[in-house]
Amino acid sequence: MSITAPVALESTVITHGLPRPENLEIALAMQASVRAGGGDPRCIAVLNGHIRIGLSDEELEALAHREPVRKCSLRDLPLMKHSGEWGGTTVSATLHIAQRAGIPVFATGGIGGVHRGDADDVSADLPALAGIPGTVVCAGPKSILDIDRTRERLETDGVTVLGWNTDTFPCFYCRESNHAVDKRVESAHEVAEIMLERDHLGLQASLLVVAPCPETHALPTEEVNQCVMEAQMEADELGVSGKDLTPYLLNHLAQRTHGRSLAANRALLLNNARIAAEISRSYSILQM
Ligand code: PSU
Ligand code: MN
Repeated sequence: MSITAPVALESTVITHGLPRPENLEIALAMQASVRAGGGDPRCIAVLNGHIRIGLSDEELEALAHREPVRKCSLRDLPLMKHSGEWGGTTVSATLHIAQRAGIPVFATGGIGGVHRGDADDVSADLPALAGIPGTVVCAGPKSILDIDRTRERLETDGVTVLGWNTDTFPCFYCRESNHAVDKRVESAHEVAEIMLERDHLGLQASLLVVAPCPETHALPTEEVNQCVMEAQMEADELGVSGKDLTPYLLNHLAQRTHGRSLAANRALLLNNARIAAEISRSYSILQM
């Protein structure tokens, strides 16, 4: 019997998180990575006002080059149809769409969280994780964030954090932080069993599987913190805020590290895509 193992992929990372032309190359490589893990990639985006679940290579290419394109969070979703806009869906919007489409696992790079400069700037990713019972594979919250506050918030919101072969909570480019995960997991099967139990208990929050950036590409914490401090100061001075802040900071870091943060971002995205595929397969098998 053939197993279906769909994996949702978000598209804001393509439209706003990565520079061109690397964005297209990485988007295609993520699809390949899902397939290598035995999964079926379903990139979610808004094309011409229509929500799409699964894009062809040609559609990915069109999205990667598209201008203008809206960074489409939950609050933007109901606006797209009438305007006919194109949109890259964030973690919150993608999680919502994937859940309704019955796709149990979703891979991204780093989730949004509480910002460093302004603790009132909280990503819509966090309430979405709190209220939508999916399984999200990421490398932790993005390094540009306030990791302490973000970890605390996940705890408050009842999001179970599973460390993929790790006891420590990673943060995107950096493999470590001062925080712990709720449980270390060593296999996709283990995650799938926890997913089933979550379903059984009727819990409403997502499971967050955090996989550290591969060692070959991770960046040292001190270096990242220094760069983020500078980037955040610059953003404050220029008045960059709202949905523009995260793309601004990521781009600043890529320049400051001479592309090393971009290489780390690529490595962790591919890693997460593959892990998500393995988890989706295991979950399908368990349900047979
Ligand atoms: N992962 C990446 N790069 C990104 C993102 C995730 O490696 O750019 C995107 C996700 O779509 C996430 C968004 O939902 O950044 C968070 O944006 P904000 O902080 O404005 O909520
Ligand atoms: Mn924000």
